[in-house]
Amino acid sequence: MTIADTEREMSKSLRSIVLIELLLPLLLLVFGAYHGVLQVLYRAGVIRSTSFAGIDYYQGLTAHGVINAIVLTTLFAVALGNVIVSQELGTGLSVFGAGLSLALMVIGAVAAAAMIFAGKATVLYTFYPPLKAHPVFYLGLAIFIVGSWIAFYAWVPAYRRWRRTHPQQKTPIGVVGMFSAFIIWQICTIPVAVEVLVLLLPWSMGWTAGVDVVLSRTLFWFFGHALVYFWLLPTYVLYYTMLPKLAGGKLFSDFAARFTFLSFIVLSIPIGLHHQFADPGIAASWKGLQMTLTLLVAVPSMMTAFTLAASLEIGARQAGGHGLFAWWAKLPYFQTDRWMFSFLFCGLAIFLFGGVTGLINAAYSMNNLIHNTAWLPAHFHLTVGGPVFLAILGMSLFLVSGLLGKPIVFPRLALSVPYIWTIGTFIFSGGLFVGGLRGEPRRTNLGLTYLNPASPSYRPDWWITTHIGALGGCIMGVALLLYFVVLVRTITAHPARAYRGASALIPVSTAYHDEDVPALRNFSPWIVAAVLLITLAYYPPIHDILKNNFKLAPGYSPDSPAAIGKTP
Ligand code: HAS
Repeated sequence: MTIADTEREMSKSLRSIVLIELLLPLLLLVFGAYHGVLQVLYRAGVIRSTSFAGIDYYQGLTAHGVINAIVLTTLFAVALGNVIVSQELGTGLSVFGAGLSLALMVIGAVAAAAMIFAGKATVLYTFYPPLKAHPVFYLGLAIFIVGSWIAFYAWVPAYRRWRRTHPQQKTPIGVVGMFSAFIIWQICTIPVAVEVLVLLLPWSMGWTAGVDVVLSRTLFWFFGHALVYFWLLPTYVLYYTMLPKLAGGKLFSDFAARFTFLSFIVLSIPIGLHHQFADPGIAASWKGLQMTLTLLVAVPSMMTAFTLAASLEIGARQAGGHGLFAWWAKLPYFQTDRWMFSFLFCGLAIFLFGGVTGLINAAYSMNNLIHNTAWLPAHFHLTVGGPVFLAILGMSLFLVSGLLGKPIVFPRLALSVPYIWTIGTFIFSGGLFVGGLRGEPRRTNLGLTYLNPASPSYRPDWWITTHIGALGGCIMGVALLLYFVVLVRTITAHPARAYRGASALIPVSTAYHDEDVPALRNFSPWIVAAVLLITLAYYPPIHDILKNNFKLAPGYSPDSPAAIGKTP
């Protein structure tokens, strides 16, 4: 390690904080993943019951969504941000800020998880009213989000210090990516905080008689689709900084990386209505506007596809690759010393299909065909469950190994995990896509009814697709099992002498084309543009909803068609 590297290393306390941020959600993931496998078994009719091992179907589905999609992703984003900001700016982070953020996130996550496992928050990860949860669940989520804000606030002074001492230098790409993710997060969590604190919490405490469902759903999706880019951007940070280096090449264009991150600040929030195309109470014109913006938000991802393919090509040609397509064969797919490459590359390959199906969802007319069907979980297991999840798994292993100074045990096994996951995901999603087109609903315990020959609703034509889904889901479960074997064996291994010099420093690629575009040097114009576009896209529909003054709904639980406290 060089002196410069030592300066970029994190302090001992920060290293411990990051370790907890990585390992705690991985521990919870054991439950989250277990309930994922149970889902496919319920859906295929292998389990024909309302519950399994004492946990109800919808309770398990809520645990699966909240742990995997909210707790794991957010804690990982905070951990990666702590690592990247301290490494790239080298100015040291406030340990107090990072520690406070971690404490709040842990308290919030434990409170929300406790309510889910106690059966008092069976509201799925979207916590849509009129499904009603215990107030502690909503409070837990609010505390968790405030904790993630504080992590970001602790990075800002470090950035300001760095800016003062490096006035001419471009902000490192990793920092641009992490700041963009957290600027999006800061803006989009405001509407969901209003939903939770003003609508859901008072309702759940019994202070209000009912809840405005249309307003709540709109505030949720104001946050909900930006959330997916908050999941995606840390993965893009690894794609733009680490992947070209692992491929033995360079980042093709510095401009493309910066433009991608900054344009997400503008485009990722004013598009949530594409989740509400089927909802009443919102004019088609506003849905049409947000559909157009949704198609626009795919542009930075398409740029990413071309930039990364070009970056991989540089690496492959360095390794002797040639021809128009033959160079693909020269990438380090199966090199154990570059096992992290396979986690990132498999994610990219999966995302091709996740992205294209997102464009289908975004088309107002085609959305009618797939909305609320099994197609949707197929789409999101190729996005958040593909590139994002693989980047989280791979990078957590990379960082835990580096922070503990212990080499990866069973590197070949580690290398196999993303490939097995990819095979499982494609089979799983293939079954769900076709099932969705045949009308299979999402979020439904099919085994009790549609997959039960004794039920009048029996649909034998759904047998094959649900069983393909179950096969894929079980393969994904096997991949995770192998991952945990590698992780646990690595953590429990004796520290190796040879690895003493190891660190959690992330390899960062240099740029092949290092363009300097002044408009990409400052976050402010992008934030201003975002606020203007959000106002244009959201003020009119929210104004309409408030004016319509919809009838308030009482609370429900997913296992009964009658409101809570009423007999069906
Ligand atoms: Fe989505 C629903 C539209 C991206 C996650 N999405 C969801 C839900 C989730 C989710 C969780 O418009 C369900 C929410 C719920 O519970 O109800 N989505 C899009 C669009 C995009 C998109 C247009 N989604 C994502 C990402 C997610 C995510 C990213 C998580 C991280 N989505 C929708 C819509 C709905 C929706 C509707 C609502 C539907 C409904 O009715 O409810 C775009 O951002 C996608 C752009 C991406 C691309 C792909 C670029 C490709 C790349 C790979 C290059 C590969 C290389 C390697 C170089 C255009 C970067 C090559 C390798 C080889 C082997 C050849």
